[in-house]
Amino acid sequence: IGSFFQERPVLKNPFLEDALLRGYLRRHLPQEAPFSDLCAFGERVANEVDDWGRECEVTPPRLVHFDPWGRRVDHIVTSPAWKRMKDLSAQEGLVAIGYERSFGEWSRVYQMSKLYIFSPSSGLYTCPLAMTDGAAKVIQSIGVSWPVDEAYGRLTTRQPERFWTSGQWMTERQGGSDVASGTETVAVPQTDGSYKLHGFKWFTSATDADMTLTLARAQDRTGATTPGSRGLSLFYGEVSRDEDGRLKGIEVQRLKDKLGTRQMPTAELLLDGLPAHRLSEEGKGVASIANMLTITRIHNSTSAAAAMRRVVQLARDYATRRTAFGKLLKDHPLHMQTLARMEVETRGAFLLVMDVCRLLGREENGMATQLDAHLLRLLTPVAKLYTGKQAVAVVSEGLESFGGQGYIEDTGLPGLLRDAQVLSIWEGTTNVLSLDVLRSVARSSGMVLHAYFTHAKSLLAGASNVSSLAPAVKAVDGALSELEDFVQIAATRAPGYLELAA
Ligand code: MFK
Ligand code: FAD
Repeated sequence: IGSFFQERPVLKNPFLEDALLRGYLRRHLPQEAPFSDLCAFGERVANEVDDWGRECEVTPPRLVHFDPWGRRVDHIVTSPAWKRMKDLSAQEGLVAIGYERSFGEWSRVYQMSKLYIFSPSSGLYTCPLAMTDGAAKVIQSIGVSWPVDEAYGRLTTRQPERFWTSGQWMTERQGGSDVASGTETVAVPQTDGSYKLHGFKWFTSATDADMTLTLARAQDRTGATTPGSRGLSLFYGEVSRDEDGRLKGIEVQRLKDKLGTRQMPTAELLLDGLPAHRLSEEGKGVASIANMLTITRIHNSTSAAAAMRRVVQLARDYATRRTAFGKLLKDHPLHMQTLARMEVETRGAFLLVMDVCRLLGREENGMATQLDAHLLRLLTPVAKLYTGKQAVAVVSEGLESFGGQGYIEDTGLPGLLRDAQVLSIWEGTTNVLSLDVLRSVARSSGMVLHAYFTHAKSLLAGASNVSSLAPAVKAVDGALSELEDFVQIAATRAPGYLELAA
């Protein structure tokens, strides 16, 4: 059988191992305080949480429809590790940090840095956290008052026993991208001003959530609804049980059998009179849930950059342990060139994501200039679509750098690739987000592009002594002078946006 056994790659403290993250924070954050928290959390991730993430993967959720006596219960049974992730998330303030704002405009950078360390070890718990953060943001933007004041407190608490997660139920069978025509769920008004929802939600992730934000068409007095986007409103519903243990107004049809994200339940739900409250004005559902999309898309980008970073970290470590052709992989220039290319992609993704987080933090702390606001609107979909695609490419390359072991399930490596594949699909596919970019250009009459090129120009000016950047300076100048043409192109490529721009 032989006496040689390969040493496995070792996950070390992902904060201490990440010189770029530490350098970025040191350069930008005014206080040193989050360093000790990030360092301690990184230690916990490497020594404790990563094993829980693995436990979530090998003990996926299952659906129990009936109790032993035949009563319908629809219990989604999750692993103990998944439940520990919930408590940990509250204790570590993984949502709360964004709302406590102890670090002012840098609070989002701090929060996302923590999630970036956590994400690849989280057993996909970053998914409910993204939606929870998005729901808190929507509530905050609408106003923290009844009926969502209690929910807001629970979404943003650090107390595990109070902490709630939220779902985001948008997708129906007919349309996930085109929710305006795809949404059939109706909201029937009740005499007390609340509603009951009836419909079918085709994808609902982390369905063990305590509440949800969802879209539906409110019926008028005659029972009629308005088609299209103008008929959609935003609703808040709690996921609760009656005294017999049955879900109130919900039946869990089945759990999806997925390529990846297997750690987390994604269910098909029949809404059969789910009690709900309308949060938006009638017909303003999509615009109101846009705040949630902004937050979840930033989380998605953070997870994408984190997946790249994790595979690079492990591949670098492995290169110091694996020998081929008489020397360690780290001493093979060609192998190191491959790792270097992955590193460059990872750095690009990280810096793009952190800049979006910086802009979000400025906006939330009332410090955003007009330029910042335009950049945030433009770069959120750009970052999501770019990092989502790159994550698949970099993680795939990363698996290859372990040779055959990269393909072996219980190394934990294949799961990284499976989970990366979803990042370009949910929260808006690449093409749908590229249309969102055009929407932002057309709607702002090109101001978002003007902001982008002005920003690029000022960054390039700071590096004017680097001669290799001269073509970039020329390109940016050219783009600024041809802005009108860009706006026309944006308007004509995205059907219907020309009228909006006008
Ligand atoms: C690890 C991290 C993971 C994260 C968690 C993942 C869990 C999985 C969760 C999901 O996948 S949830 C489902 C996510 N679904 C999507 O992302 C839907 C993708 N489709 C789009 O984004 C479409 O572009 C959209 C549904 C928004 C198009 O809808 P409409 O109704 O055809 O759009 P329309 O009429 O252009 O815009 C309606 C309003 O919304 C307009 O405002 P007004 O009413 O005030 O005029 C738009 O300006 C506004 N709007 C649309 N997109 C916006 C936006 N505002 C700001 N930002 C945006 N991105
Ligand atoms: P479609 O909209 O049918 O898209 C199919 C293809 O057409 C895509 O390639 C798309 O890019 C392209 N396309 C669509 N419109 C255009 C256009 N105008 N121009 C060019 N190309 C276009 N949704 C939720 O609401 N809540 C959840 O919790 C949730 N969890 C999910 C979990 C998982 C694991 C997955 C895979 C999905 C989840 N989703 C969830 C659904 C997800 O958001 C949608 O699948 C996604 O938005 C795409 O919608 P669709 O599946 O209807 O695809």
